[in-house]
Amino acid sequence: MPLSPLDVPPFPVGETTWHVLGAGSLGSLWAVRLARAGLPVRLILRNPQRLAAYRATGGLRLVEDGTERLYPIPAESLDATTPIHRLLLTCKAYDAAPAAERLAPRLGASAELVLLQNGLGSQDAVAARLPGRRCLLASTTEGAFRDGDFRVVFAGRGHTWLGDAGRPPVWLDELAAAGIPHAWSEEIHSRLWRKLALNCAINPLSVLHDCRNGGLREHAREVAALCTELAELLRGCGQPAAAEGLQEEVERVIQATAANYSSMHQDVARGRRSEIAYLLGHACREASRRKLRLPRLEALQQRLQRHLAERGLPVD
Ligand code: NAD
Ligand code: KPL
Repeated sequence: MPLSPLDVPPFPVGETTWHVLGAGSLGSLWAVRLARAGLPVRLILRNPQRLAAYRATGGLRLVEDGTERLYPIPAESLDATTPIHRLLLTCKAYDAAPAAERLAPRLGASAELVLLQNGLGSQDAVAARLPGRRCLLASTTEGAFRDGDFRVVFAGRGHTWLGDAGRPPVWLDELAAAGIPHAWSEEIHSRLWRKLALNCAINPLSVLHDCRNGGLREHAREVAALCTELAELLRGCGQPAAAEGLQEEVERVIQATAANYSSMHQDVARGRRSEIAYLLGHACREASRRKLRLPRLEALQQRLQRHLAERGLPVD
């Protein structure tokens, strides 16, 4: 097959390529910024049909500050067989482990992965399928959404924390060169737990009350009671720092994002699978494993599962 313009690497030979699996909202945001900095980037698309659709589109479209630009980033399908040295995994939490398993034969012993999934549970599932490979965890407050095929809107500036038990990798400089605001975190688990608790306090209630985040100000007592149990869970899971001032932060986030629909609300409203299993599901599983009785959290999970089932959506 002749090479398409999207196959021709416009970057210096020798640099490690950033493979990006999950050319959705966050994946596109990262891919575009890395590519703009002259770094080698390659998207991994689900199948030859998606690859053909991408090529027909001519690249990724990113809308930033109201302006749309096209970025012809090289891409391949999941069937490719060349080695991957650095992988940015930006699919949803429930797709992460199957994707890692699929790519395992291409990931050598020195391969490094950055896992950008929300919640907890998917990261361990990925690592279990890739023994020996370095899996860095990431948590971000950046926001982006898809409003067309291969078209993404950069909706909210934020920051990304990365970390694992090792030392910061030298390629963090590449993120700086790409203008991706980030920091190395020695406490990445604490950050992920804190974010999970925030999501558990806000997202399910926003779905059940069918409201924007600001609508939860009408349900302040329910939010506060959940925060009490979530803080107990965090302490029980050995994350006391993540429990500190949780309710106050939840209230601040509700205020700051009052006009927004939570990500779970958006998923459910569009009939898409939610990440419940990696948020509230993970919280309830950890509580039960540690024999913590958290009745409000359990009741919330049951209500949310009923709500999802009634709409024909997966409950975990
Ligand atoms: P998304 O649905 O926009 O993108 C995910 C992409 O992964 C989709 O294009 C999907 O087709 C692709 N994908 C899934 N499995 C694949 C496979 N096997 N091969 C190739 N492609 C595959 O999701 P997103 O909003 O970018 O979210 C990704 C993760 O980041 C989620 O865990 C989310 O909670 C988290 N997150 C997102 C945001 C945001 O603003 N979008 C913010 C913070 C955290
Ligand atoms: O992260 C979020 C989400 O919607 O997933 C919050 C912080 C709740 C903002 O909506």
